[in-house]
Amino acid sequence: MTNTLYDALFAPHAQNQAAFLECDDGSVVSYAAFVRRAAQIANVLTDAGVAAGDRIVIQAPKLADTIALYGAAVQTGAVYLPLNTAYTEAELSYFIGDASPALVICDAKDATAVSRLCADQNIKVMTLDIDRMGSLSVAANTAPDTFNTVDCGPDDLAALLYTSGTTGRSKGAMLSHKNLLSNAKVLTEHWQITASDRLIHALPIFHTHGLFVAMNTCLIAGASIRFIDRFDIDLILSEIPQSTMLMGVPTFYTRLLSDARFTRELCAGMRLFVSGSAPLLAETHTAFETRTGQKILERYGMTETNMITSNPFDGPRVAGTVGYPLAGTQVVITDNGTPVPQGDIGVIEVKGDNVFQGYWNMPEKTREELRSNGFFITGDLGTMGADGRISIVGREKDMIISGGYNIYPKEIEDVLNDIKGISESAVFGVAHPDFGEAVIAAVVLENQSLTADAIAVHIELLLANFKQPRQFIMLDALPRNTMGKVQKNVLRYEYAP
Ligand code: MLC
Ligand code: AMP
Repeated sequence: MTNTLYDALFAPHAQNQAAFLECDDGSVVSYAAFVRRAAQIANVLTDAGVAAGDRIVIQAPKLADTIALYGAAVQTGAVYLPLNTAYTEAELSYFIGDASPALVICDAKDATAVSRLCADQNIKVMTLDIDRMGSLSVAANTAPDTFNTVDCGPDDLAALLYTSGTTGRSKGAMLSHKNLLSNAKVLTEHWQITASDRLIHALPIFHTHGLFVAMNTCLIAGASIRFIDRFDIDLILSEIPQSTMLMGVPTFYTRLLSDARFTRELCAGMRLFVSGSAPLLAETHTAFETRTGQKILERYGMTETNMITSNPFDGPRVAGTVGYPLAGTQVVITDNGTPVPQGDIGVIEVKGDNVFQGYWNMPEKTREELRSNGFFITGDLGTMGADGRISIVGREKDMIISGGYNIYPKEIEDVLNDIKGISESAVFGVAHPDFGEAVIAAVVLENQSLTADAIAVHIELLLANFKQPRQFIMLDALPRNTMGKVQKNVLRYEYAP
């Protein structure tokens, strides 16, 4: 039996007594115990009728069992589909409808709502919760701790990660065992991660960064992880002296820098600070070096491609650049598919084993974004230096990145435009000191008595908190160019803080 991802990430640790996950409640899960727990959960999945190729949806707290569930999904050949815990019931309903999972695993507190959503489609629901009393954990406790790993080849799907899109509909990026494993291997080597490392993990585990970049590299290397529920500055500062690595979004670094306790001495034992998912300001890079004597290593990636480029581990980490294409990954800068002269700005396109298999149930979208020659059109605008170094200079796609979360204005505009009393809206991002960008909505009213508070209440149940506009600006008309297109650049300029 062979299973590409399981054999590389999990099986080698069956006898490894080293610490894998050090959790907030003080419990420490060794690698060997983790492999046994994953097998117990794999047995529960199989008992619940999950078969190879079935999707399992996970909207659950950040727990050791949630990661063991990832291992179990790989071991059973199921497709792991993690969702942001901030998604509302309305959003969840879309994902469940689109992915037709065999099983949904949710936080125990959401079980009633999720069961209601799943009842019609005859989808099973199990729970995980922080007290370890969720039905999945309880069933796993008495399940056998060995499992006959299901055969999976490199091209079989391991995960389905939804990413929002310019059309307003989220797209499920299909990631194969090879996509995940190839990238994890390259990153582990590139960043020289070993079993001696201890990673401070404070990212969510439902996105590429916290799930694949962080977990898969540590699994390959056999490194330890201080598994922290969420960004908690006091906890992170207290863990730094015992750790060697931190992976975060730029907000992590601006928050650390705004705390006087974050010093060069505190960081003396740290060997790697990785930033990604959003642009790291050059001033943050410089301030970080001045404060700690260390340079943040910025890398660039996407849900569809895993990681694409990285600054060097040994060698210049240049502020404002995302480094070089990773081994096995090709990057071209194009204008409508044709490579631009070196140094010119164009769209970043990428090809390699890291690039996904297409969008779930969306063959047309796949054809639009994934060329038949294998290059994926990222929608990011960049330049390539003479030595191959990539800089990101903007985005062709209408997207806001807030604290590392991607937000597509169209999705929010669709919700706003559906509200009785709103004739049209334009959603855009403005600079925000903590989140990089914040979401703002310009709204044209049909019904002048509609207030910002009433709009906010209306969207509360429809959109995850991080997507909800922080401010509503009531306008008589949206600024448009001669073609009738809304000029978001004008709005961004006008309402810049
Ligand atoms: C939280 N809030 C946000 C937000 N995060 N609002 C906008 N954008 C965000 N990112 C809301 C909260 O719900 C709360 O709302 C208010 O803002 C203040 O919350 P907080 O306590 O300050 O936030 P915190 O819990 O500290 O979270 C901030 C954060 C977190 C930046 C630490 O968002 C985070 O961990 N982001 C990482 C996202 C990530 O993993 N991205 C990777 C995607 S993969 P209220 O109304 O209650 O006050 C990818 C590919 C790649 O992009 O290259 O990696
Ligand atoms: P996601 O769709 O959530 O996977 O986010 C991917 C997007 O995040 C990319 O297309 C980029 O726009 C952005 N991104 C990721 N890393 C960086 C980075 N280092 N600098 C700038 N943007 C980044």
